[in-house]
Amino acid sequence: MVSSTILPPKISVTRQTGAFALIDSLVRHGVKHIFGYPGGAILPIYDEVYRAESRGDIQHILVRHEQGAVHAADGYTRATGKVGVCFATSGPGATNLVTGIATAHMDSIAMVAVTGQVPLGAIGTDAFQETDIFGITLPIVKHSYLVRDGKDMARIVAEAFHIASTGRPGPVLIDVPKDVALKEVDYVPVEPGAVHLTGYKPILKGDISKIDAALRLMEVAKQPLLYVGGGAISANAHLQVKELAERFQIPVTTTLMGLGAFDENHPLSVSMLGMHGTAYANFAVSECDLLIAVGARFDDRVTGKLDEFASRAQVIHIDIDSAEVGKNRAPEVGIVGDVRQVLEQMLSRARELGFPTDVKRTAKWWSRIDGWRKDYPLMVPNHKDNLFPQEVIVEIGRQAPHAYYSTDVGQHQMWAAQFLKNGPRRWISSSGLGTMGYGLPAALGVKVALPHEEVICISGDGSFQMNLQELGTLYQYNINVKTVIINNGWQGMVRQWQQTFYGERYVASNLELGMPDFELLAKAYGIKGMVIRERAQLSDGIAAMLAHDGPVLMDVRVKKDENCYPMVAPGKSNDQMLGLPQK
Ligand SMILES: Cc1ncc(C[n+]2csc(CCOP(=O)(O)OP(=O)(O)O)c2C)c(N)n1
Ligand SMILES: [Mg+2]
Repeated sequence: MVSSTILPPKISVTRQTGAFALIDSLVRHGVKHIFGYPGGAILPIYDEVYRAESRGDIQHILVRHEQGAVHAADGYTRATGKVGVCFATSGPGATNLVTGIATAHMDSIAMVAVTGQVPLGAIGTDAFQETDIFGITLPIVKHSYLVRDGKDMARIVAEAFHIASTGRPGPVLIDVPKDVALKEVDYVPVEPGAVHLTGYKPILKGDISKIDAALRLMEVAKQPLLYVGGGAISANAHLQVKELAERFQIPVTTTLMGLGAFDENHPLSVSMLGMHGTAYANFAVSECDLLIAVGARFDDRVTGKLDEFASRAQVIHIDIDSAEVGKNRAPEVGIVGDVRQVLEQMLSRARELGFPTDVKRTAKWWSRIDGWRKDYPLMVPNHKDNLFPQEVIVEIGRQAPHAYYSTDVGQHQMWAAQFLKNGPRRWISSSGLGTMGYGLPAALGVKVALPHEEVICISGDGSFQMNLQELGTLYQYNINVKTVIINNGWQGMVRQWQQTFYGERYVASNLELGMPDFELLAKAYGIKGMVIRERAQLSDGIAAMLAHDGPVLMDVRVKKDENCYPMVAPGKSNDQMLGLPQK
């Protein structure tokens, strides 16, 4: 017999700087890439980045503007589910992160943003490049830290990753004063997940009595509809959504954030709902008698006039965040929990109960939905005189059906949402904040995370000009992202609103004067540029772009005044859509 002695756990304490503690903790959390831009206050941290890069532990991607770093980290997270990380210095570096942090916050995207700060003793003195980034970002982070003592660093990093990625995900800020980064302290590593946060315990499992109540409603509903949002993507619940939809034969609509959570080629899909959703999804939501909201938040771009949204329906609302349940619409049954776990609970309970007992109960509903689909399909115009933006998107989707797509914001985003049909995490788009300039850096982040995947950014001529400097980052690291500019010479979405709601008074929305030659711009950055001017060039042009071994910027000149339809006018009910064929 071998006698065994229980040894106390080995605690390794070494003297290290705060900066070392930070980088070592990031490496321990599996961080392989950091997107960032240096400056005085964060230089001690960058000195550790240098060492970590030399050891091969981490790669730092130098963006050309901090907004690029934060969107890249965001894209990294959306595509992989891992926590994206970005760095910026104090003052202007930190404030340049604000739009990207707000973007991530609105779409519930996990992220850790690290900022340098002036030394502790200088805080509050209007020191050079001092800004209260903790205060500025307070309403747009899930949580934030100002590190006052390097010995807290390991704990703070572990907590930050835990908070960012569990429960309802979101961005976490860690602000590190320069002297805290420089000073040596006793460093004890903290392993991922080893956190003790008494006030933060996300509820994962749904209340079983509520699950039964939900199933009873589903068992009798004659016109049910699943309304699936970004929560289903972040919970990786697409298989459960599919199983539930198939078992109960429920049509599925997704939000802009939920795209990819349910295969749009599936016969049960009615595609996206809301302001630019399909007519059949919007009619279905207006007529349904039971709405099952899964990780969705009844956003105004989805609901239109809230009082008239799904006004005939009882509502089941499943969400990880209890604050969402009842925020905009009081549900008959609210279930707080992780979407995937709750759906699994529902499925196993349905199996136990033998639900549904009557699969024919929704037959009439399906014939109505099929009628709407036939009468109001999404249209791809192709009049011979013009190249239409919709057909460009359709052709790209046809040639690269499995690519990861990022978008910018505007009409091109909505057309991409309408016509691309790809899988979970392959749709990377700023939805809640609608941040122009998101597309290129987000695509860059996706490609760094997934170098073997095809990554395509669908951009607009306006949006692209908001972060075009990231072409330099593509060149430097040979990041093989294809960017397609749907170039209509306008802030097309603004033009459409001015045409429709502001008496055709087009102010500050035309971009033709001052539009750069994008092909030459690409060339100036050492990247391949292409221009497509007519339909005859489209298919071969896209094939050549995809075949090129390296980044490409493709400028596609489309019809200038095409409008995106259907469109629910703001404040109107979802069944009153503009741009439908007259019946
Ligand atoms: C940073 C930012 N500023 C302003 C807006 C308001 N906005 C929404 S769409 C849009 C026009 C976008 O133009 P473009 O990128 O060319 O896309 P298009 O609509 O023409 O496809 C504007 C100005 C925004 N969403 N984001
Ligand atoms: Mg445009």
